[in-house]
Amino acid sequence: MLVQKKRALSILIGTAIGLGASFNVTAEKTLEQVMKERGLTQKDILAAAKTYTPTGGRDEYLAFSSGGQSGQVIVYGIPSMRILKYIGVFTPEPWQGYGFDDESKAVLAQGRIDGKDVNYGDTHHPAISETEGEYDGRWLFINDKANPRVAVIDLHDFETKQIVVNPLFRSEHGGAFVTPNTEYVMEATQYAAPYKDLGFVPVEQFNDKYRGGLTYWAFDKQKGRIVPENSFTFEMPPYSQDLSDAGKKDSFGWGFTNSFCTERYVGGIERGRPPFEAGCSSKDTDFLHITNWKKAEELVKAGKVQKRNGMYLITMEQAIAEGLMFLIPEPKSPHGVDVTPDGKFIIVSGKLDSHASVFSFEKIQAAIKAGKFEGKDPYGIPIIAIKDALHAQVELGLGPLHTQFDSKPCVAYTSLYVDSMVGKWNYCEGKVLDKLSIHYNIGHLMTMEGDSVSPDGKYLVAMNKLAIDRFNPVGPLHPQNHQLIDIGNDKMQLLYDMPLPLGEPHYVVAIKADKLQPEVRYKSGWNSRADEKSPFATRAGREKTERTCDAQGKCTVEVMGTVIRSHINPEIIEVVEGDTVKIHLTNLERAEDEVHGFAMYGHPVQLSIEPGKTTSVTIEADKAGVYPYYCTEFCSALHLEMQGYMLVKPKDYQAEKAAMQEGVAYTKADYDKQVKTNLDTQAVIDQVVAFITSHNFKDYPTVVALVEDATDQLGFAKGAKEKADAAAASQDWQNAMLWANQWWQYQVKAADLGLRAKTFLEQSGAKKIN
Ligand code: K7E
Ligand code: CUA
Repeated sequence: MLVQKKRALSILIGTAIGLGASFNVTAEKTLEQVMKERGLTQKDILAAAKTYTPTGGRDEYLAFSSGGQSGQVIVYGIPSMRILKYIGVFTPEPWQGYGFDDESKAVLAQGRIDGKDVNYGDTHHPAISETEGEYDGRWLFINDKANPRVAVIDLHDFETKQIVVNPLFRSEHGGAFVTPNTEYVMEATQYAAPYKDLGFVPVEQFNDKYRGGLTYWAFDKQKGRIVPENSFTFEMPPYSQDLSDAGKKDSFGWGFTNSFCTERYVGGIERGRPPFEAGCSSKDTDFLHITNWKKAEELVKAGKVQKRNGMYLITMEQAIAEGLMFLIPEPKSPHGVDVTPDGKFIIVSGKLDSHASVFSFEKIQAAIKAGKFEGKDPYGIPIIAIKDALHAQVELGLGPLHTQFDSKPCVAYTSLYVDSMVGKWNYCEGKVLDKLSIHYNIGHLMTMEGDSVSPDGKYLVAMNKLAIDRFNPVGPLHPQNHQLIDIGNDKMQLLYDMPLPLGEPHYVVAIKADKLQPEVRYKSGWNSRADEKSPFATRAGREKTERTCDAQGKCTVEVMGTVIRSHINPEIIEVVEGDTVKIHLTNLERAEDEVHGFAMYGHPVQLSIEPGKTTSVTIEADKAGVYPYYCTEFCSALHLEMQGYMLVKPKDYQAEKAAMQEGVAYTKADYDKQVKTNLDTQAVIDQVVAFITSHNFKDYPTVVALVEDATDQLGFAKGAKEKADAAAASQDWQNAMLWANQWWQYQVKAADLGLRAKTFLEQSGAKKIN
């Protein structure tokens, strides 16, 4: 950007930078020499060739990683493993202005718990929206384990739009997982607790009053928002429900949620009781919960389900009576539950068991149809015998957790936490195919589009909890290690280590990059968080500042401003001590990546104003003083000059009438010199315009946007020229020179945009049309 700018300027100013005449010549090293020097093997070079992405290159897949305790989402490319973005979700993110502008504060405020801001999250499981079981690339959902919340991110601009808080739960883990047409987003509890509306219930009443649950959040694809009023929850026993997955294809309409601590044990070391971990792992089996959401939805729609604390709640009694919920024992302290791409099998791994258990959906249905149960749990939920549901059990290794799928039928990959390995196996035939050591202690793992009905295979990412010795030491807190593995062949091959230094990411989902079509600019005057035209959208030339006071004498200053290279309009904001100041800024640019920022001394303000966006900030001007503000993005050659002052005057301040002190006095000669430069510049601009208009530039939206912005700048140049002419006519050389310089500033920006457009056309092989 800066280089382009310099080039544009040097063309305009007519300077050429000569290359230094003498420097030492060093011959380029050969591949063999570099390999020798860096100690690289043939295998390393092959791995590098599979991940290295030359400058300007793009990745085949985009991965969305949970940001763990950072409460964010991390976006990176595969196979390059280059981080592309952090998306602020439950946590303020200043670069994006998230949590610093009024629009995004409103999103974070939706996530308040009992009126309290909880501005972090423990994000675990991202999920991409689906259509007929395929990732459609429209939305991303992510959960917060610490507080039972789910967020909606729109992938047309990678911004968080909505946070919903579960009105019954006090923690969760089994979310976010979507049903095959994103009808619902699943969210299951983790730690049983009395439902929210009960407030305090002593822990002695655990079995009777504490509950788990599974919420199916209804999603409106038209609006792109979760609709809490249409969502429903299954009441569940006070087991620690864990992960979930939605049925697909054969098992469409059903959901699967496993659990641990079905012992219902409550620890209490301080009361002399053995700890939670002892009592929560004493039984050999826990329970897989099977829920029929399709039938539950019908009951809800028929008005047969009562609401509790604003949420439809299907009680255990109702679920049992209507045949909506069943249990199957699963060994032992399970963690992951994953439905195979064809929907025929459900794979569960017990952390304290060396097997993966493959349950058959067909067998489960047969048992339900025949009413063949081995008994009931203490709450009366029917239990299907393990032998009646099991397809296969495969010895994989120590500490199996999560499973993902290959493009090849029946091939799955399971993380082995204790062994620190990935196991590749065949779940139809029940045999192990390959194992690979990773570094170290893997949690989740993920294959390309691995949750969909048609996984792509190709790559697998192991999400490792410990990095230990893999990277340069950076203190006691290490980054996490995501390892890229090639799964295109029979044997897995480790390709690359990527340190992830932002929380402990749990799960990641990856989608084919060409399924995403994010916008490069907003519609003009857009409130991106509400996805609607902002009432504060301001057009060029319509900027204004208004001060109104109420009956109590409390005054509000409303600033309707704009930003464009290289000024903020207004440049001086005058208010009185005690005023509330509401600043609304619209970015007038259309050119790709022309973002402006806004920061002000003494106030927690940092805006990111992308092309077309309108953002607002509310400031209490409670202390008299001078408050410089400026643009925080290096947006143009005169970015540093993109500045202004908020003047907060003391309450009874009487202004003396005085002229502004000028720094430099200009003469007619200065004015004439500037005009000469401007006319030369205009000649360059005319050449660029002639090049653009003689080509089919209208076929390139990027160029059209650049031309629109350049036309704006030339319009401003014309206005400044008129002011310069008028001042010169009255021999006011001070203002004549300053306006002539402003005229030139607009020309420079127009020329810069024009040159970018010209370069784009040349590089894309545009056709000459006249
Ligand atoms: Cu295994 Cu929260 Cu899915 Cu961590 S979870 S690993
Ligand atoms: Cu706009 Cu810097």
